[in-house]
Amino acid sequence: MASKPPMGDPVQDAPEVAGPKHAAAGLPAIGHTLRIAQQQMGVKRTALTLLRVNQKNGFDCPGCAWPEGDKRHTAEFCENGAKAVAEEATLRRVTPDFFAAHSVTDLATRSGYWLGQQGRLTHPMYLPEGADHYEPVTWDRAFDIIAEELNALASPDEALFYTSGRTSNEAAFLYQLFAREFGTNNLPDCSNMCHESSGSALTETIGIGKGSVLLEDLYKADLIVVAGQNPGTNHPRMLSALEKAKAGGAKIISVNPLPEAGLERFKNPQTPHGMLRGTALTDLFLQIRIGGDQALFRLLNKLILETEGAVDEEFVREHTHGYEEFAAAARDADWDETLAATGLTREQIEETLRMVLASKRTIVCWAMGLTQHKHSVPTIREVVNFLLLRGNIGRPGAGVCPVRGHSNVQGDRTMGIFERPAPAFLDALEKEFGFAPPRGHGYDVVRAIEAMRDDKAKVFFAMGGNFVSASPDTDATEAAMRRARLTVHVSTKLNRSHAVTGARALILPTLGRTERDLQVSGEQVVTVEDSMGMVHASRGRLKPASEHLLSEPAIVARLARRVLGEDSRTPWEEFEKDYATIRDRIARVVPGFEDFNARVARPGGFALPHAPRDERRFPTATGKANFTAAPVEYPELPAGRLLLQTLRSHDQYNTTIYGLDDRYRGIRNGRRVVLVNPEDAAELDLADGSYVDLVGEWKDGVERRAPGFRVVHYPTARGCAASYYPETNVLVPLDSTADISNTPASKSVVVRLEQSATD
Ligand SMILES: Nc1nc2c(c(=O)[nH]1)N[C@H]1C(S)=C(S)[C@@H](COP(=O)(O)OP(=O)(O)OC[C@H]3O[C@@H](n4cnc5c(=O)[nH]c(N)nc54)[C@H](O)[C@@H]3O)O[C@H]1N2
Ligand SMILES: Nc1nc2c(c(=O)[nH]1)N[C@H]1C(S)=C(S)[C@@H](COP(=O)(O)OP(=O)(O)OC[C@H]3O[C@@H](n4cnc5c(=O)[nH]c(N)nc54)[C@H](O)[C@@H]3O)O[C@H]1N2
Ligand SMILES: [Mo]
Repeated sequence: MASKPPMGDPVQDAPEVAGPKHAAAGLPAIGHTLRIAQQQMGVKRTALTLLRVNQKNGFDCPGCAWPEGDKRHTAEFCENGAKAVAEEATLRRVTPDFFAAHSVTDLATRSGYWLGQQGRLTHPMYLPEGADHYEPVTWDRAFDIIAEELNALASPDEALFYTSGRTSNEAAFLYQLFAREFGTNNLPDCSNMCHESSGSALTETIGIGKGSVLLEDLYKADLIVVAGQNPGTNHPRMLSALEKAKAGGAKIISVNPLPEAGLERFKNPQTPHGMLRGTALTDLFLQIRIGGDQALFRLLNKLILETEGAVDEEFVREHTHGYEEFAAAARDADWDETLAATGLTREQIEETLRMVLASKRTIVCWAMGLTQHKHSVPTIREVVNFLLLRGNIGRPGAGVCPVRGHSNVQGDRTMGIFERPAPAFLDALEKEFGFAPPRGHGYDVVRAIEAMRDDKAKVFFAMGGNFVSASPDTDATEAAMRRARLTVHVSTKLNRSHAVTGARALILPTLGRTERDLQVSGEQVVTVEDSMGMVHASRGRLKPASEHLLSEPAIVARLARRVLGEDSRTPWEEFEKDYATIRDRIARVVPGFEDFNARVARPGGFALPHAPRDERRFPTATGKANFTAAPVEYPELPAGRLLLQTLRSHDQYNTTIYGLDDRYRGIRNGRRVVLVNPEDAAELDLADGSYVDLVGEWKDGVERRAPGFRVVHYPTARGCAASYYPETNVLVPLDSTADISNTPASKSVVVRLEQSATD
């Protein structure tokens, strides 16, 4: 069987480079969306479907987790939301004939783009041991196969139950319930690779691992810092919120190694002014070196401490713990060290301080640029220190705003998808369902891969996602997957995880958000939680892609009945018939969901309680908000090396590739590019347009190589480089992870660039 990850298709992948843009959205965004949507759905379906996104009676956009505003009578136009919808509502189909024509060996040579473009999965498919073709299988037989393998395990902890973040609250709740009744907390999820560092840092410091602001807080803020995030591509609706915040007088500081077009200027396609001129969003751009953020915030904290009257002393006295120790550490912050770590100038930091001191209400937003480094947890804790110093948590217009990725990743966690569940959650499950849930910690993503590698885990089950492409260290991950006895994927679309399998494999096709979910009791709604803790209903309207699809809750319910049999007293059948009965149970198990069915029926849904935001109460170990005083860290680069971040282009959704353009960065028709600062390129003798191999350097001495990348001279910070994920996941070592959160450090990969042999 082919084991090499596929290269980009050499004919298709021929990057053309025009230089970065300085504004996002506007007319080209609409044209681009309609083109992609109509290719997938045709004209009529495009119009009907796009009108339903994020409407009161419509479906939750399967794009990002950014909240919706109140005004939902006109769809808020979002290019990448529309692409996410088109990808799911496509009219293309992957049928049993397709699998008869394409062997698994063949599929393993195809690019992720090609696989995704084939369309929606229509039938449950089974790959028997030793076979090279998937064959159609009945649902009953599929559940039998899974039950056979699960019930043959020496321990329930030899099974892994992965979740990606599109799964609804109802499906997620059932799924974790099933895993725990089966007997394991092995519930790794995409969050382990995403905002785990935020969760770890926030739980310790403010007592809850979620952001503390609502949408209206953005409109009340004086200052919004956007650090390590590219909303123009990944959370486009956030740009309208930032525009509105600016209209209300807010200033914006962007902290990023790249000048991201969306943060420079936003051309709101909803307004005539927006279409013509747009709004400049960023007031101050801090072009930071990768990994320099902790040093930046530490120095700012020192400067705040040294400014007469700048500290909110009453807040610090009443609500915080650990101030003295933190202040002592902050006073040691060193200007020269900070300038070296950040690559910023003294003037820029002084200007930042002026803006910080002028603001009474400050919000810090962040995403993967802060979470995917070795020292991400201390970095985010330093952001918390920064906000606590001036009392910027638990008051309107202020707070922490980690901007989540997948549309229900936050809800999945709330429903108990977590390998280290809180004892109180398990107690509530035990009381409600009358079984003893396992208490030991399970495996996260990285540990799950290691467990398969070491033959400690033998069955891998995925509720969505594309585990082998999203995970780090592609070769190691794929080798680990191939050791499993059985790999199962509940999926909407074909992806590489279906082609890199255990001895046996199953593909279980499921409904997407956009589709009608009809059960015995009638049409069902599901619920989701956005990045700001708002819970609301989602109702699909489209006819399902095939009559053979089952919904995610139905798949879990049937699987649980088959695997657990008579041992389970849980009413799985009832849950499948009527999801309202699942919500009744959630209401009794998860705090904040009291009276769930009634409250979610209200238009717009409801906000989950958040003690620090609502009442300045901090449910931490000390009962206060905790200042912390970790030593400052930043990456140190050996000579002649660059620090590579692996990020998203404008035409992708994680491992799903919509197209080969990255419009705002001026790159077309190819993805194998590496962005390098022209001065670094001159020193390293790398001409624009030349081809290099990216070679990872890590302490284990293993050579990790991603061949054939076109060098693009690009205004990134010095010493830094950028390439797209997932092509570069081969370079991220499995054990290069963030301290504490164990999130792969996929934004700090030390590489050398070697001229390609083919150049
Ligand atoms: N269209 C679309 N939408 C998406 C996704 C998608 O793939 N496509 N993915 C979804 C998911 S799951 C997630 S988690 C989010 C991801 O949303 P983002 O976090 O915006 O995604 P990335 O492309 O990884 O961008 C990281 C940003 O951080 C910057 N950065 C990198 N390193 C550093 C650093 O050390 N310091 C600072 N200050 N900045 C740094 C990069 O230059 C880049 O601007 O988006 C979600 N929404
Ligand atoms: N190097 C590097 N690696 C990274 C990152 C990075 O920045 N750099 N980012 C990380 C982050 S933030 C994340 S969140 C992960 C993403 O990891 P995943 O969530 O595992 O990956 P996705 O690409 O979002 O998964 C796409 C697949 O999900 C399936 N799918 C889509 N919708 C549904 C649905 O409604 N139900 C079901 N059952 N399946 C569905 C489709 O089959 C599709 O092929 O990747 C991580 N990996
Ligand atoms: Mo994510």
